[in-house]
Amino acid sequence: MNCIFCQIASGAIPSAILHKDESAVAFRDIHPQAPVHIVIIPVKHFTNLTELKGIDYDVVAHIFEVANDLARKEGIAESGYRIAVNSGKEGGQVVQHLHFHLLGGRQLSGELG
Ligand code: DGP
Repeated sequence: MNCIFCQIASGAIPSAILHKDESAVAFRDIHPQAPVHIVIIPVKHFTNLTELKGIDYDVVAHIFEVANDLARKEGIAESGYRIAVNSGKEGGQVVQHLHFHLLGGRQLSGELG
């Protein structure tokens, strides 16, 4: 298993875990782009959005639920936040395990690329 996010999910690589359940794990981004920058991943390995099909989309709904709960816990639910996915090379994806960025705690740019 050489996927860094699979290793974080299994606990083999330590990280600041904020949430863990059977299908999703959330941890603080190692290179934060905002005061709150959390990475939320499915435990199951998908390379990116293009690998999802059928029932896999249930985990996406769950990840949005986890993100909203974390936004409340981090105190950014009222001020606002962004959930972003980089998928594939031109999408700017660096780590090849599907993940969702939860960003907030400052005024984010209106630009998306
Ligand atoms: P992306 O460009 O969407 O693939 O972003 C990958 C993010 O993952 C990037 O913001 C940095 C973060 N990251 C990469 N390696 C690690 C790690 O080992 N630990 C943690 N906590 N975050 C990591």
